[in-house]
Amino acid sequence: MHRRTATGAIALGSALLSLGAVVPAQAAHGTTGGSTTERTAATGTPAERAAGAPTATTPDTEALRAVLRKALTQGAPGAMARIDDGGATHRIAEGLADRDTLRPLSTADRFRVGSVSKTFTTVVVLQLVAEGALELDTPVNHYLPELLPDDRITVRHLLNHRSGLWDYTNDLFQRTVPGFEAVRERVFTPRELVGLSLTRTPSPAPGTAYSYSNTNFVVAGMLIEEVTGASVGRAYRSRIIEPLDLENTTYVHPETGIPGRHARGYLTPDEAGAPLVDSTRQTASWAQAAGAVISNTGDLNRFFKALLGGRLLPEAQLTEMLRWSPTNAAGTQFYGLGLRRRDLSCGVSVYGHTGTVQGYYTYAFTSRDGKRSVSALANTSNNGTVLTTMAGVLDATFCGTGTGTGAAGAKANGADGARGAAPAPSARTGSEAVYEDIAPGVARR
Ligand code: REY
Repeated sequence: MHRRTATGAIALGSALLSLGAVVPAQAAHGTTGGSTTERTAATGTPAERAAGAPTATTPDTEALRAVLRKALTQGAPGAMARIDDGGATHRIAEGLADRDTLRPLSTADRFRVGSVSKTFTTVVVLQLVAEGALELDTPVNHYLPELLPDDRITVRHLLNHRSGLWDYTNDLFQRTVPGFEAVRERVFTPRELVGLSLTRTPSPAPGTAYSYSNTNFVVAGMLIEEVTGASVGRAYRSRIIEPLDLENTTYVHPETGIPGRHARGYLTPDEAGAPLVDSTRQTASWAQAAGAVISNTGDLNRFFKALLGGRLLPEAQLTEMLRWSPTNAAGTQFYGLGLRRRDLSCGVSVYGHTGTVQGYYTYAFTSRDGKRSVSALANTSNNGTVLTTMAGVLDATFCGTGTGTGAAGAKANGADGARGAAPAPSARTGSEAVYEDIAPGVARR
């Protein structure tokens, strides 16, 4: 169980890819560790799993451009999206990659993908599950003795945000720019980050409720390192980046620069009217396996297409990934294992993740069959108005023309469901929970 399997694991990943096939489906587990998750899209035939309305015949690229332009009027220096739709590719970029040189943003530019990294981490963990090196319903402390104060916290609870572990970023980033500057150059060990979390008693009890926390994925990264005997970065490379040939995807922690041509990131200060802070250069050590991957739109589309297309995980593990907990009251946003589902205004369900690191908002989602994918970036953050606007990218892409409400439908889904169903601490930072509590006109431009 507790064995190091780096080599075997790589072999499995490659075998799956080269065969281009998935292993036969297995019966799903009867329970999910005490959770109340639904299994809407997890069982049945592939056709049944693709429940919901079909994606629109064509993406609405004009609506998409309008969304990106709107983000610029709301304070983003640049905004862009790339759609891969069968054989067709649509690339739209508006505004600037660099406010100093005035270089225009390009959809080829790299950027910090934030919590989209959580899907990468989950793929590695689930590959290790498939190989027998980890078990989803085994306590984390079995693999990392005495790390956590509650033996009931399982591997699954990390991946579906039901551990109750406090999100240490609540404390780090209460004040946005000072918080960022305090960690810009910091190099944390994963244990230090877990230590920051454990200054608070985990709550709610393991398995009982969804509560989004970066701590979960820092611990998931520790599990990967424990059972493979190698770094998280190496696991991403050998199991995802190299097999999928993701040439623009890197994990350089704790290097502070983004290698290659990239968009600069601009953090919006809390104080209205204060100038944007160039936040490109940072270790991202506060995020690590929860959020420090660098990529670009083409690579993210390729990653999610491969994942939903069954090329990264055996069917049994993909099925586990697609067991949903609702994360917002409206019942339009869900979390699986390291994966979000959003039900769009036109009835289409899309699968992917969002990401926020200082200076970068990312959306990366794909259809259930992996055939249509979109990745989008606005190179600012801490600007809830831009975050909400960028959700319109999903409607423009998947509802397209004639099937739904187009970009306007984004309103129905609101901003990111990251911490939606969790009780939002008043000090909660960097999430829609804060923005829901503050009148938009007061909070941000
Ligand atoms: C941290 C704060 C956001 C970002 C976070 N990101 O947890 C993870 C994710 C990796 O889910 C920062 N906000 C901002 C503040 C608010 O500092 N006071 O918006 O850049 O992607």
